[in-house]
Formats: sequence, structure tokens, C-alpha cells
Amino acid sequence: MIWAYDFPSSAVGGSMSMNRNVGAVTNRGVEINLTSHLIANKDWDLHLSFNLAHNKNKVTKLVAEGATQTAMEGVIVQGSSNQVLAEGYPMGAFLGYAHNGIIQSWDRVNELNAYAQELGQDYYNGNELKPGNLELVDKDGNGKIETYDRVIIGSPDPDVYGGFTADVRYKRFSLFANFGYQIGGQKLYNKAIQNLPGQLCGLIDYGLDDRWSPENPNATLPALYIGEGVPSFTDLELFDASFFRLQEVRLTYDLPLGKVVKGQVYLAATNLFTITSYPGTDPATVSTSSNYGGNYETSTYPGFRSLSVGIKFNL
Ligand SMILES: [Ca+2]
Repeated sequence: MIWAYDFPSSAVGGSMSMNRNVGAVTNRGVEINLTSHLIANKDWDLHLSFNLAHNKNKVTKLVAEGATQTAMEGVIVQGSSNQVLAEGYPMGAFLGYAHNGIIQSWDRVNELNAYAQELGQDYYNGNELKPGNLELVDKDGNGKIETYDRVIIGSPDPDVYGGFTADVRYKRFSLFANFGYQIGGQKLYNKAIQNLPGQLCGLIDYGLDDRWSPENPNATLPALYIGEGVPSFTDLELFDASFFRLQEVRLTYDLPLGKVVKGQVYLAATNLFTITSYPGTDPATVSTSSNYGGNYETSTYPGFRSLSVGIKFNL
């Protein structure tokens, strides 16, 4: 398994990476294609096709050199981003913090810091922990939240994905539709719990009505603080990326021009609708710049919607 390995910056005096073999991975999958010409007569034609793929990969072995330390016993992790290679998990598994809800009071902050001090630490999670912040889990039990406490919290792999097409003709009219789908698999939407920067720019509109405050103690998302850093990566930013999309639809009329010259007028559209619970711009786009995975929201444009009308002649 080839991976762009990042050298520690202390070793090379800057950032540097090279491709190297870092381990082994197994891949297992099935793919099913069904096509059918259901109706064929002078007036009607109906073609249907259905495609389903299921692929699972698992990292079975990794080199220990350059591994990221985590609190998971017996699991080696390669990679420093939110998506990593971890022994026993799918490629691009999400590495983040487990959390135990939202801190509701100063009493809880003091309890956590008292626990930290019993174990010889200064603070449980920095000196600015306050009500409304997430209570991250001290996985290794050393009394302090560090990157070492991160564990595998999700997988980008869908259970199944594929497409469905229908092509129906009635006399001179034809209608073609192409649907795509994915069931399962998670995607990181890291705008879900951003804090506001010091000034009012880059305002994130997601989840504003579900932020913690003393008046809204049962909120799912932590408090929104101005000028505070980005919260650590937890499963609150992982979302089910299942979707069902009408990728393309085309209505065509064959012009009655005779046998030699053929012509068509058509009306076509792409991306007319997507049904998904994923809150970001597009559950289907994957960043190609990342080492492995790329199942996170980027500033790349989502699949765009287009409408076109045309006339075509075949001479
Ligand atoms: Ca710890």
C-alpha cells in the first residue's frame, strides 16, 4: 500500500513527503449490473438498468515507523489529518475525539480540573474550558486531553452505491433518466460546529438554533463563542452521506425528416434534485487533494445544475 509519507519536520527542517510502502490492505467487493429491454414494439421501447456495488477494504498491516500515537490499544495509525490509515479499520477512517456531551456548569469544569490535578496535570482540557464546551473523553486516563486521546470514530465507506437508468420511448418521444445513490458512509462537515472569528465574517449558518446556552441546555451542539478556536474533531461533525440523486434527465423528439437526414430536438437537465440528510453542500464530492479519503467538505464547488435545450442533425 503506497502512501505519501510525511517526514517529521524536525528531521528535515521543513515539510517533506515521499511515497512509500507503509503496509497492506485487503479489498473485498461485489458488483451487480442488471439490464433489461422490457418492452420493444413499434410504438414503445423501455430499457431499464440497475447497478449496485459493495466494496469493503481493511488495513491489515502498517509500519510502526512514523505512526501517530492514539489511545487505542494495539492499533497503529499512519497520517496526521482527520482521515488516517489504522490497522483493523477501513482506509481513510476518521480519527477524532470521543465526547461525553456538553459541559453544563462551572461545577462540572471544576470537577474535571480536580480530576486532572489528582493525576498531576494542570488542567483537564486547557485553562479556558467553560460551560458550553464539549466534554472530550480522556481515553487513556492520564487526566488530560491530548491528541493521544483520539480514537477511530467513523468510516467513509458506503455500504452500497450505484445507479439506476430508465430509457423509455413512445413513438418519436424519448425520455432518459439517470439516478445515482449511496447508502451508508460518513462525511466530515467541519463547518457544523465552527466558532465565529473575531469579526462578523465567514458566518456559518448551520445549527444556530441548536447551540448550547444556559437557556438551551439540551442542545446537541456546543456553545457558539466569538474569537475562540475551532473545536476539536468529534463525531458531531460526521454525517451520514447517503443520498439519492437525479443526475441527468433528457427528453428528446425525433424530427420527421426522412431516412437520410436525421435530427432531434432535446431538453436536458443535470442534478435536478438530491435527497440527503447530509447538511453540507454535496454528499457526493470527494476532495482529490488529500492523501487518502478526502471525505470532507472543501471549498470546491458542488456538482452544478444545468439546463440545456438543443437541436441536433446527423447528416
Ligand atoms: Ca489523556
